[in-house]
Parts: sequence; structure tokens; C-alpha cells
Amino acid sequence: MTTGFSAPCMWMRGGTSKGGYFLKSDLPTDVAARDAFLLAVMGSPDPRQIDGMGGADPLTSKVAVVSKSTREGIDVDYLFLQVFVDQAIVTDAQNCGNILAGVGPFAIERGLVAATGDETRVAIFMENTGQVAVATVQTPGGTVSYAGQAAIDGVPGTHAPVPLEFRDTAGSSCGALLPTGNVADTIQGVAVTLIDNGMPCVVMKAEDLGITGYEDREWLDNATDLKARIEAIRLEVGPLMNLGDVKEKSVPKMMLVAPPKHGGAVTVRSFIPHRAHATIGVLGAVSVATACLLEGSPAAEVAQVGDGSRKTLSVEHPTGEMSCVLEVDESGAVKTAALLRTARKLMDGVVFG
Ligand code: NQM
Repeated sequence: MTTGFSAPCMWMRGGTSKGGYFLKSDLPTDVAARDAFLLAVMGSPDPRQIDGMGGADPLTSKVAVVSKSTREGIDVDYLFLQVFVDQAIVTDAQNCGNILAGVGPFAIERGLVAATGDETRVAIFMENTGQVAVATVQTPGGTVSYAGQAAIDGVPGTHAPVPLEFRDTAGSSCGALLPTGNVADTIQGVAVTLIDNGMPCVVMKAEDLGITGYEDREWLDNATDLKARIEAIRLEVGPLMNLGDVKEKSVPKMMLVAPPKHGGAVTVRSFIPHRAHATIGVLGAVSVATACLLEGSPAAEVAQVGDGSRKTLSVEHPTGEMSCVLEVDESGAVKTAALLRTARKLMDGVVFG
């Protein structure tokens, strides 16, 4: 399928995801035309995405649309778009903290932000949720460096660190941290926490769904009955989470938790929502880590969390762990979250849709 449109584009790995980064001004302003172009760029709908750039995986079928911001104290605006692999859907109903890791470097490379010495802090307005993140990009000599010693699980080798800081992410899409007002609800016989601390998530114990929580991605992706049960719960909770009918949305994410196995805080297997995640989403991890702090939640039952107002929660996932540093206030509410990601420029050129 071709639209006849082409646009300048940088292909980047952001965290454990990968996708196309565009300047907003390089894309069609009409949303339907933009989405048709992006579907053609990725090669969707097709489970193999053979006629496009997508990697036949939701984690590699992602788009960042970036523009200079006119907001006070903000450098750039970032709109995340998930391009479905096997359906003709482009959705802005979710944010993405992994793709976010490439936004700062891309903004500097494209001249939207000037480098300020060896490190450049980029304040990013996340249009999907109306919230702000700050990324610190390595810019020795005034140019972006992708080389360095930072390692993140799920990505081979080491790269330049891109620390991300989030503030006040509660209720990003659902209007409240706990959209039902409850720490735990029972849906189709399963105890769940419906939570949104940057990403709408349904957090439940893996054992309540008949699995251990230590399965690998391939096993989970082939567990047809389990996936059908999880999808039935997802469709039921959509309206309860103020997300409406979620049949054609990629939220909420479905998070199955179990006790940590490697000295961390919790183990998670996530469905995003129809495929198992190879690791875990950034804001997804922040939301699960937050659920671990809520007394009476299914996550708190299995989690190991230390004391103090600054907590590092290592969230174990199928290929390692992601450490979330959470600052809590006197009431125990999470005020800020910080995580380490890396990113890498893979290609800069013109993409044809
Ligand atoms: O939760 C996958 C990813 C994500 C999202 C998904 C993410 C986040 O790993 O912030 O990063 O949940 O669709 O890219």
C-alpha cells in the first residue's frame, strides 16, 4: 500500500523500543492523511509488516512526532503514536516512555534545542497525557553522543545514559491514580488494581490467572486461553478506568505480578495489551511500582519494598529488570519517578509511505 507521500525521518531505538521520529512540520496536518502515511511507512496492517519499516512487533511499530514547544519552560512537544501491526489502527491513546528516550537526542539533532555543554536537559511535554518529562542527553562538544557505558536490560551492549524524570504522572489518562477510587476491585473473579501513574494498567497476581509469573515471552504469546481471559477483563475495565471502549485501544496494559526472584521488588509479565512485552514499558513499570506501595493491593501482597521516602524498586521482567526510583510524600503518594534509559540513532533519511 502506498500513499505517494514521503517525509524526512530518523529511525531510532528508544529504550527497548524502536520507531520513526518525525518533525511535526514534516507530516500531513490532516490526521487521517498522517495516519494513512504512517500505516504505509510501517507496512500495516500485516503481521509481518513486510511492505514497511515496522518490525512485526508492537515494540518496533512506534512513532514520535516532535515539535518546538511554545509552552513556558518546555523545550519540545512529543506526541506518541502506536501503529498497530495487524490492524489499520494508529492510536494516540497511550504514551510511551521508551520512545521518549530518543526524543531529547532527536530534538537536539534537528536543531529544536541547543546543546548546553557536556549534558543537555530537555524538557518534554508529552501531548498524549498532558504531562512533562525531563531527559538528560549526553552532548560532549555540543553534539549528541550515543556511545557510553550505560546498560539497560533488553538491549545488548552499553550506550550513553539518558536519565528520564517524571513528575505528577498520576491520572495521566484515567483522571485519577485509582480511577475507581479503590485499591482493589474484583473483575471476573480476579482481584485487580486499576491504576494510572503515567500508564493505565490493570495489575493482578499471576497466580490468580493460573500462571507463575516467571514464564518467557514466547510461552505467554502462545497461551491463547490466558490471553482471551485477560482480554475479557481488559474490555470490562475500560469504561471503569474512564477509557471508554478499549477494543481498538492499546490501553490499559495488563500486568501480571509475582514475588521477585532476583532480589528485586516485584516480577512482572505484561501484555501491551495483546502481545507479551519482551521487557516492560517505562511508565508501565512506574505504574506497577506504584501499585506495589498501595496497602491492600494484589501487587503489595507479592512485592518486597524498602522503607524511606526515596525508594528504588527493581521491577523484574522477562529479560532482566528495570529500576524505578520513586519519591513519596508524607502521605505515601508518589511525587516523582526517575529511570535510566539509553537511545541510539539508527538511520536518518527520507521514508516513503
Ligand atoms: O509504558 C510498550 C514500550 C511500551 C510503553 C507498551 C512504554 C511505557 O516498552 O512508558 O515504554 O506498553 O506499549 O515501549
